Amino acid sequence: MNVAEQFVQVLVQAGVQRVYGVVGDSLNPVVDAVRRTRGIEWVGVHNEEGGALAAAAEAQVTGRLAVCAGSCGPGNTHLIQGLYDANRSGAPVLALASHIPTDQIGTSFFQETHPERLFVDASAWCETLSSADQSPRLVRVAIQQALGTPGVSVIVMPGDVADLHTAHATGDGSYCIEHGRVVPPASQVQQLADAVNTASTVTLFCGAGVRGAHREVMAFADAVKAPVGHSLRGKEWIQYDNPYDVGMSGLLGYGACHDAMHDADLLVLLGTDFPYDSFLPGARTAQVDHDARHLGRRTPLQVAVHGDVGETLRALTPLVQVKTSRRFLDDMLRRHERALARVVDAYTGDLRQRMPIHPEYVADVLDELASDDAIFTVDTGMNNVWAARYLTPNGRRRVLGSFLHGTMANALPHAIGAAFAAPDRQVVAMSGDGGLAMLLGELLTVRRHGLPVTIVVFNNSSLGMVELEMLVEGLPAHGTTNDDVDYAAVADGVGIPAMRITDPGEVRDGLARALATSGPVLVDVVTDPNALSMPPSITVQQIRGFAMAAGRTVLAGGVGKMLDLARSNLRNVRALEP
Ligand SMILES: Cc1ncc(C[n+]2csc(CCOP(=O)(O)OP(=O)(O)O)c2C)c(N)n1
Repeated sequence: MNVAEQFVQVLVQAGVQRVYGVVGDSLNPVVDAVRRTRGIEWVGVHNEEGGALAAAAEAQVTGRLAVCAGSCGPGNTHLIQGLYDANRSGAPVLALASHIPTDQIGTSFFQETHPERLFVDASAWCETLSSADQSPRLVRVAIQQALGTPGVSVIVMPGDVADLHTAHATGDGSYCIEHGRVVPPASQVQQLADAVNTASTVTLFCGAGVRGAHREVMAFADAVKAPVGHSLRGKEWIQYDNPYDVGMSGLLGYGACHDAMHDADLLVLLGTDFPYDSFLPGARTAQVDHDARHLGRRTPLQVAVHGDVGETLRALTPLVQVKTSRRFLDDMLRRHERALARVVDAYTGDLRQRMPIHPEYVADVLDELASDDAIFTVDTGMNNVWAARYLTPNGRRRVLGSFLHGTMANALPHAIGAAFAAPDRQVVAMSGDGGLAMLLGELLTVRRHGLPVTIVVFNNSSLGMVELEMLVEGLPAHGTTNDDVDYAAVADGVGIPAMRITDPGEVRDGLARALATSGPVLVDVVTDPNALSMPPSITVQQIRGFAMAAGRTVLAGGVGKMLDLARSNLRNVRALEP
């Protein structure tokens, strides 16, 4: 047995079913070992970046290790974008970075790079396997590092090492996949209870860390009569079945979330490392997080609690005095409904007939037609906005995006990984035309593996999100125009059934047909590049790029379904009123 075969055996023992990558030189012994090993397959992609993004999505859907690989030099450098995304998203991914022959290292050999330096910033762990003696232990360490962080491990392996005879038996090993929950110190829970009890009004702001704690958050919100807002990453875990919902904060935010956060006596951040500090009140804040490194890094804290959200709220709720007044909560629910009603014109009216097709209408229909456990992948760009405002979460649907690294072109490769990970679920990629073009080759991956992915291209022939940024900065849009490309014709050429929709009257039927297709399908929807409706008060200082902001929200329009939700919550308020 050689080191490559042992490596693959250890992967199979860890439950890995596939390796995404592009074959080549130093990687060949590993590819050959995959070919000869039962229970694991080689998934050829067309750009290693696509492979790493697919692995990131697979890991996020299953919660288990996913693996990608790149050959030495350029095969390595292509991996970086996807690994960055996986690492920032906390997706347990192992990347095999093949390396030039050991005797050539340091000689400026053909395709030489320094992978141990290259991947430092994109991974949580990066080490070289340079002798047979290190195997299989180092491979197991790499796996547990990825699962334990969770994040990216990179194992660098020169081609000649992969070919060496093994020095040790493979043996067996088990891994810790599910993490234990962090129980908060009782003193911190008591401090938080004291702060909650002395505050007359409380708002909760939830991030991805509330996953699995929906019941606890609702019970706590009920006890203290707190409005509940969320970040984009928190949406899928908390917005459903939530009578306290006041929407989302941040650049793409909407509703009364901002007001509720700023007007409360106490803001409690739950499982969120929300990066836009200018949207936080900067005072009267408590934070609960299972990662103590997150505490207080966005805003000064009155109370810091190191604990899992569910564990903390279970301990906290019995310690708080039940608040009897719903005044603040009901006021925020009303404000939320009003804020949404004001801007809903952007969605209603003649939108269903408007040419070019309004992207918000497309997202709304997609939300309505997609199945209850669909996995949506959304491109960085305006699709983040449509996902935030139109996709209705229910606790079973998933929405994957590059929400922390923010790379373009993620939707299609994320959909590839999701389709492999969950072959029985509907997978819908919401792609921008810019995003699709950037990793267009991955259409060939979809075709090669016959993946049942519905790719919906929001084709506005522009880099719309950047156009918006420039607009808000008072700059003339420049460099943001894409050519009018018929992506249905492109898909057709690739061998993927496709349709191009230019008439709003065809949106519903077209999407329904696409979603009912059993194999891959692409729907190229020609959408309005000027679909963005902006609040009139926006100023130059309010947004610089995607990352800096000092304002409330950039986009005013398009809140369709969210208005329905706000109204139904308000109906509950009215029912409670004497
Ligand atoms: C790799 C990369 N390059 C550039 C950017 C900056 N950027 C953010 S969104 C965007 C435009 C995306 O355009 P498109 O995919 O067509 O979607 P739209 O916003 O038009 O819906 C750009 C260029 C980025 N986030 N990632």
